[in-house]
Amino acid sequence: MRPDERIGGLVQSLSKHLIHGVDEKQWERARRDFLDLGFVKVPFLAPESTKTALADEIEMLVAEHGVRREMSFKETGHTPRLMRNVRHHEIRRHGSFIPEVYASEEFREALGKVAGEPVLECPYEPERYVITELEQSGDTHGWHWDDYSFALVWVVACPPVEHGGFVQCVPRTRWNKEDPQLHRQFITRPIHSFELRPGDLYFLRTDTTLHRVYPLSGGRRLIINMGYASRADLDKRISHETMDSLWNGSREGQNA
Ligand SMILES: O=C(O)CCC(=O)C(=O)O
Ligand SMILES: [Fe+2]
Repeated sequence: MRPDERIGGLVQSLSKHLIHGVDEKQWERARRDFLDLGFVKVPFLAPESTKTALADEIEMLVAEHGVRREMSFKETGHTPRLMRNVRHHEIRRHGSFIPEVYASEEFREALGKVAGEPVLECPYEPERYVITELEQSGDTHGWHWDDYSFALVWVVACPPVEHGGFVQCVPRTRWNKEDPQLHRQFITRPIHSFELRPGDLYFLRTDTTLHRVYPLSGGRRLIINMGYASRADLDKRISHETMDSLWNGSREGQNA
């Protein structure tokens, strides 16, 4: 089979799954949890064939194009980002299935059913998809918000919860880049923690949910984050300081 036929077949399986493999109750429950907590696990949105093919491509990309980054940003209260990444333009150049999944209109419509509003391609390309590997003890994607409204995270590898790597969220919070006041957010609102396993998928309201990955004390964690915009994002003026530094290297963040 030619590579483009294989990718075409995989995209078709994903579309079929969204029509026949998900029942209304699953959408409803997911929407309720998402609106309530800003976080919901949605592993039912993709068949095994999609998850396996994405995982294989992500492993290949991180092995060949992963770059170690150790940074922190004043816009998120100097929380650490200690990780290895593959950025959007490398994934687009060397990947084949990831860009197709991201571009799938059916898949974005499925996410829109969970969000309760349209889920759009991110107008800022570096935030469309990024691979992140936490590989050393102490590695973390520290507390932050994202510039755009939604993220879908595909979990390829994750250590047992005793070794960290789970996600923590503080929903219904706002990012003031001048004065993020993280401690004030923790004191005024509860922190919710969610265990993840390989094969999990979760959907996050990233602009109003403060979130982080608990630091690793062992094992390895590998994900791809696909970022999406809301209609409201398209009217906002969004500055990209932290993401430019993390994913583009166009402005150096401070060393963590
Ligand atoms: O690794 C995760 O689960 C979250 C990643 C994340 O928050 C991000 O890439 O902005
Ligand atoms: Fe994030």
